Amino acid sequence: MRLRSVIILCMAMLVASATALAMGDSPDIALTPTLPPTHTATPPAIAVTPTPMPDPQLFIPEVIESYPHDADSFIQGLVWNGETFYESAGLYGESDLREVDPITGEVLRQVDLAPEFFAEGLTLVDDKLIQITWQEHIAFVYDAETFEQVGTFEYDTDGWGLCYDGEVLYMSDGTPNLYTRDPQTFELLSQVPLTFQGELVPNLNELECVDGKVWGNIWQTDVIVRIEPSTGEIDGLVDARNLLSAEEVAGLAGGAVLNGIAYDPEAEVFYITGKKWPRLFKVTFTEFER
Ligand SMILES: [Ca+2]
Repeated sequence: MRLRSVIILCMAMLVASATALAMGDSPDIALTPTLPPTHTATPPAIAVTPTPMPDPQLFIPEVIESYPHDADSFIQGLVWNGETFYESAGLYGESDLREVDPITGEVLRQVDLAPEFFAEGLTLVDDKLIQITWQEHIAFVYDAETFEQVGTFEYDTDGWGLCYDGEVLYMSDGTPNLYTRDPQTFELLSQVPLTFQGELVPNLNELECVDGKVWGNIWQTDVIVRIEPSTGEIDGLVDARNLLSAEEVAGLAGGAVLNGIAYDPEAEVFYITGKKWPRLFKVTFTEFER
């Protein structure tokens, strides 16, 4: 597929997700920024030409290997700890925190959440795991060694994705915002609008912090984006279609969309899977030839 086609496809997917929101899927989410009042004064004589947006880098995933994944897991967060995966699984009555064997996909241990909690993003901060919830405004803190719950945080927004860059937490909530939080107190530190080519982008879901950038997948698409976290600008796009076979796609349950990104900094590989996907993929992102 040619470069222009890939850009158009990815933009169409992003626009489709924004349109779905506008049609009422999530009526609480604002799509447009608050604009200043309209001025009636004489417009300035000099026309201002907007600065052209730089083209994003385009990537495709190259699959190194794939492994079995629990097709009952409505995965919301994926973390690589150097030896195994930590995974957060969602849905009311089915949410849990689990440790997963990377080769067999076997669940090695699991802590179930109470049925009133819908688990979402997950990240590892030193020896603690932080797991956020969708609309319950509570994050659970676990000792990663024992899986014992050792604390909670409260917050005001929805909870979608979470990652830790070694200094701060980044969090998504389905709105076109990327939030920065304190890893020790969960206090909101700052937020930036999430944009692509100047347009607001909602539905940023699972996150992964990698080398100063934030990677995340856009819910209900096969697009993974790379974000400059200081500005919220999307500066890279991954066209992650076609990881599953046609037969696997045909057998997917409703809502079984791409979700879940982890990174192994030693091997410099990403891991990608999806909600109720039967496989998890070890990939590298290769830049598309221009
Ligand atoms: Ca992740």
